[in-house]
Amino acid sequence: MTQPPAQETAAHRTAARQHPALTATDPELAALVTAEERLQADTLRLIPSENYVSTAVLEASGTVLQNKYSEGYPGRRYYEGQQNIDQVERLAVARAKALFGTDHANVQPYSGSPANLAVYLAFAEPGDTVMGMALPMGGHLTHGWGVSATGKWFRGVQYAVRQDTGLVDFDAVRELALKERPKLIFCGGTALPRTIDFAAFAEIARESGAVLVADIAHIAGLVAGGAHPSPVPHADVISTTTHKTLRGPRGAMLLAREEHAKAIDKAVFPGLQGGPHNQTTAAIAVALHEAAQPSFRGYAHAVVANAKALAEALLARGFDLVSGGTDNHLVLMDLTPKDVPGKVAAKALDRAGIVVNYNTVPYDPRKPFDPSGVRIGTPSLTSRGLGTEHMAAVADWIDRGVRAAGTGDEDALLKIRGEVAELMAAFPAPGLPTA
Ligand code: DSN
Repeated sequence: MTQPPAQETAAHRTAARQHPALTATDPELAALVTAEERLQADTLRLIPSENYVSTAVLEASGTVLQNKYSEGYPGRRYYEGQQNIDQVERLAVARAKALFGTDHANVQPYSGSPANLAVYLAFAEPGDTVMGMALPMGGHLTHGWGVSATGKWFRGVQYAVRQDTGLVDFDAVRELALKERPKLIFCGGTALPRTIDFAAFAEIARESGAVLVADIAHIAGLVAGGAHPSPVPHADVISTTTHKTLRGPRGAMLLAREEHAKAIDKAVFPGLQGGPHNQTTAAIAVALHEAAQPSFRGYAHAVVANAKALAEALLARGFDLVSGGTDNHLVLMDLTPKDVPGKVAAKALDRAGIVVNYNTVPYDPRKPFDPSGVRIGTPSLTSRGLGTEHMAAVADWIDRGVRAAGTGDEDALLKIRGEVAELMAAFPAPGLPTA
C-alpha cells in the first residue's frame, strides 16, 4: 500500500489534535485547515487587505448562531425564536455606532461588494451616472468599473490620480463631477497609499448634488484607532468591510446619517439580501468591542508607523513607490525600474514565504493580470507584534526576493523562506494554534 507523504501525515496528526470533531468527520478537509494554519504561521503576510483575527472573533464566528434564520431587523423579523439573535445584532449595531460616531449602522451586508451594491439600490436607478476612482488608479470594481454590475447597470465615470504625484487631482474631480452630475460619488479604494481628503470630496459632492459614499474598507481600523481622519463629518454614507485593518470576520457594514437609515436598511434587506449571517454579526460585535479598547489605538498607529518605516527602507533600496511613500497601511511598488513584472515578483516572493499581491500601478502600460506593481501592507505583521525595528529586514527580504525573481535564483528564495519562518516563529499570530 502507498504511504501518504510525511507532510500529509503530520498535517493529519496536528488536525486530529486541533480539530478533533472535524478530523473525525472529514480528515481530508481538516488536514487542509491545518495546512493553512501552518502557512499563515510560517509566512510573512503582506497583503494589505488581510489580517489575523483574535481567537475570540474566531470562536464567535464558529457558533450555533449560524443555525438561525432572521430575515428582517431586531424586533421586526420574519422568523420566530429571535430572543438571542436580536440582542446580538443590537449589540453589534450599538458598538458600530459608538466606535465610529454615526447615527445609524447596518451590520448585515455579506461583504464589501454587496454593501456597495446596496448603496446603489438605496440612492440610484439603473442607467444613472455614478462616479468613482478608476480601478487601475487604485479604486474598486464596485465604484462603477465596467466589468462590475455597477459599471454595466449604471453609467460609471471615473477619476484618476495625477501621473506626476500619484495623488488625486481635486480640480479634475470637481470638473468631472460638475460636467457629469453623478448620483453617487465614491471615494476610497484598494490601492491608495495616501490619506483620503474626505472634506474635499464632500465639497465636490455638495456642489454637484451627489451623495458622497466613503468606502473605508481598507482603513476602517485606522479610522477607529485614530490613525486616519474619519469620514463621519463629511460622507453621507460610509461603506466598510470588517476583516481588513478592523480585524474582524469577513463581513461588512454600512454607516449613515439618520436621514439615510431607512433607505440603507431597505436596500440591504429586502432589497438585496436574505437572512443575515448571525455568526458573522456576532464576530463583528466582538471585533468592534476589541477595536474600542485603548490597545487598538496603539495597534492602528503601529500599523502606520510600520508602513512608513517599510516604505523608507524600500526607498533606500531603490524601489519606486507610487506617490513616493505612504500615509497609511499600504505601499504600492512600481517594479518597472527593477525590470521584473509584478506577477513574476509576487510569485517568487510567495516561494520565499512572503505573501503579497501583484497590482496595477496608475497609468500602468501592462495588463491587470500581468501588471507592473506589487501591493504590500502592514496590518498582519503588526498584529503579530513586529515593529519598526523589523522593517529593514522585511525590506531586505523583498529586495533580495525581487532580485532573485529577476535572475531565477530559487536557492536564494529558499534561503529567504527559512529566515522568514525563523522570525515568524518568534511572533506567534493571534488566533492560530501555537503548536
Ligand atoms: N479584495 C479587496 C482588496 O484586496 O483590496 C478589495 O475588495
